[in-house]
Amino acid sequence: MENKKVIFSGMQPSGSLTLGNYLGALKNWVNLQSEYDCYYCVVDMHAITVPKEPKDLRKNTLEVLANYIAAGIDPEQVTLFIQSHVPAHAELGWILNCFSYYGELSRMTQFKDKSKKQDSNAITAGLFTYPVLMVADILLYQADLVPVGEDQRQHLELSRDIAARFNNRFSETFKIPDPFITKDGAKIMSLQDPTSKMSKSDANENSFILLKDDVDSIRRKFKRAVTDSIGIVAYNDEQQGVKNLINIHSKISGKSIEEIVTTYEGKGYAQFKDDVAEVVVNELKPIQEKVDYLLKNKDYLEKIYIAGAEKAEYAARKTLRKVQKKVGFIPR
Ligand code: ATP
Ligand code: LTN
Repeated sequence: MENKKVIFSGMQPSGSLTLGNYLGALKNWVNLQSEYDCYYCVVDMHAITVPKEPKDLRKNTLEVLANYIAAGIDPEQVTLFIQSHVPAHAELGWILNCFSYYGELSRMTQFKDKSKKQDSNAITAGLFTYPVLMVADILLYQADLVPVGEDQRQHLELSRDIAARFNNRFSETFKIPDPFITKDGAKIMSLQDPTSKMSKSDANENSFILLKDDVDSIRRKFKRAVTDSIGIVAYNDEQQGVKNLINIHSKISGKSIEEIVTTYEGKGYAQFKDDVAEVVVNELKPIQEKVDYLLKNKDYLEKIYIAGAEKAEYAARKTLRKVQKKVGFIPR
């Protein structure tokens, strides 16, 4: 345990998880759990950066936790917890806000995208400084690696910059984290606009597959998936919609891109879309059954997140104490 490398990652309970979250991140988390000392978190404090109904937040938080376990995360092996249960995240977040620049935060593309979707009077300071809270999440645990989807690369760069800045100003304090982004299909695209990423907060329900979608919805959404008028199942940048469907198939079935393209030679999109839907349905069925079971056993979930918070708190406090001392706070 002692000399294993540390991994930290999290997902926002901003809605129900999508196939993008699963293929881009969660599946990867499962593969890493035995080799690394993993901290996997439900980042509820991030989810309130945009307006959120309290009862939805509570429901989504437990649902995301249940999804982690149902997808194969073993709570005995990893530290599984809810971000707001460990106040050190907010405390380090504040300190790091004071080591982050307005200019660098203004360049974050996720902020630009998300703020465009909000009424201009409703863009909160929290949405603007949210990447700094993410930096705090990572640095608190002295993470070596952070498994995320491609869309988070810029936030990881920020984490490295802020960690190095702090270390230079004082002395070696934080480990400089590396992003851990798998190459193939690292970004699952929207089924309605294959040039933008599949996102659980998208207003158009047909754009995403939720892990909890029923069989009929999954089949219908794939049938309606936007493709093109070329009509040949091929893997290239001119056919973004088809490319995305091939990626989804390949990531789940384990078949190579070439194998999939060969299988559909001379066949139209309809058959291909139906088959992709079946591959997804079969992958999600056991996960859905397990999630249903876990959500009926809230006591079990509670035991897991309480034990997780205790372990996380211990590690986080150690880093926070060091940081507080370095910036000049008087210990109580
Ligand atoms: P929101 O829509 O609220 O921004 P999100 O689903 O885009 O949510 P998170 O819940 O914060 O974002 O993402 C959790 C993890 O899932 C991150 O590692 C992120 O990179 C990954 N992820 C999210 N969407 C995709 C996608 N379409 N393809 C690949 N990975 C994704
Ligand atoms: N910002 C991320 C979610 C997130 C995260 C983290 C990921 C918050 N804290 C720490 C990795 C490590 C997102 O929007 N996808």
